[in-house]
Amino acid sequence: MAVRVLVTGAAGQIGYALVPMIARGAMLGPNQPVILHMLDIPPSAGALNGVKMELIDAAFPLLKGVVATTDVVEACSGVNIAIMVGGFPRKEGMERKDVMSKNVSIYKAQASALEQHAAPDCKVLVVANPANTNALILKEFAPSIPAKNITCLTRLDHNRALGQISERLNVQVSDVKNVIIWGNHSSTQYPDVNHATVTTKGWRKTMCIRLHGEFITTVQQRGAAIIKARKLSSALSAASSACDHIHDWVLGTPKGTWVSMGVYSDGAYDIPPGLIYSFPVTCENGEWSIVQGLKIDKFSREKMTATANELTEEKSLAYSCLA
Ligand code: NAX
Repeated sequence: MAVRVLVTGAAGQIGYALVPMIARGAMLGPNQPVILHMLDIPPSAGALNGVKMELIDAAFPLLKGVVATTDVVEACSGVNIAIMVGGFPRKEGMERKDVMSKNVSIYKAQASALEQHAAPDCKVLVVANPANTNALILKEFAPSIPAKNITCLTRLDHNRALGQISERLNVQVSDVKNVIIWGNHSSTQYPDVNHATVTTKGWRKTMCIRLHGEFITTVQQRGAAIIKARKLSSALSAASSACDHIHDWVLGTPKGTWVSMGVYSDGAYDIPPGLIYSFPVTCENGEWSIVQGLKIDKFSREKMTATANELTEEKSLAYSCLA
């Protein structure tokens, strides 16, 4: 049976890169038919229709239908997976609070639509910034969707960390694993390599990688570096990482490998409960679990707390916008 996948903000640049990946099977595998639901706002309706035309023209064998709409109820109806890319970007001269306020009202409205019209076991991935806090608002206003089903994207940061290690050590990216992104998808995120390993081909030997300082800031600032180079923010890497996030959540992580996902904190690693915080997770049977028992040194603890504090501040800013 075809899986219905919602992409909001589908006429935008991440949406444009993401929908063909989904239609080609990069997200749910080469044997899983999909029906794409694409939502955007009325000013983008023409562009959205153009994306639909291109999807038809590409004749993807797995694509069993396309819904392109500006109606949030139609978009959310019966969806099994929701990828929330649409949001209000920060524009010149706007205060942080103004951007937060716009996104809080978008995510509050879309939470209700998902709660009422999506499939009961719908899995949600929030990509739009501020991703962790948008996901938290969505969770708060969709109380009947299990908290476990609402996540945000930090897999791009995770993949960026893998890519940087591969470049710096001159090894294949596929031989690097178990980096961790802790916290917020913002420049306070903590890319942690204390538990990462590189498996050199043939040897089956793992070595501990210790990279601090400049590596951390490179990963934290990679989004800004892409904007500087491209004059546009990351799109293909964001789309590909969103596919990885859902792929591993639905189909499972390989044995011995974990990935980073923004999930609802239950207090693990002394992170305050009630935040959507990025943790190392493994996935099995469509469920994620936080990797437990990793040793946290003083340096890591400080960084993990700093990014948690930023999320606590964002949460109160979001609540003040609701008041
Ligand atoms: P674009 O501005 O190209 O596209 C956003 C689209 O969302 C537009 O087509 C817009 O019309 C639509 N939209 C706005 N309000 C909407 C609403 N209420 N309902 C449905 N659609 C709506 O941005 P793009 O480069 O695609 O980035 C999308 C979001 O991803 C941004 O918030 C961006 O900051 C965020 N990112 C998050 C990343 C992550 O790792 N979590 C990385 C990439 C990206 O920066």
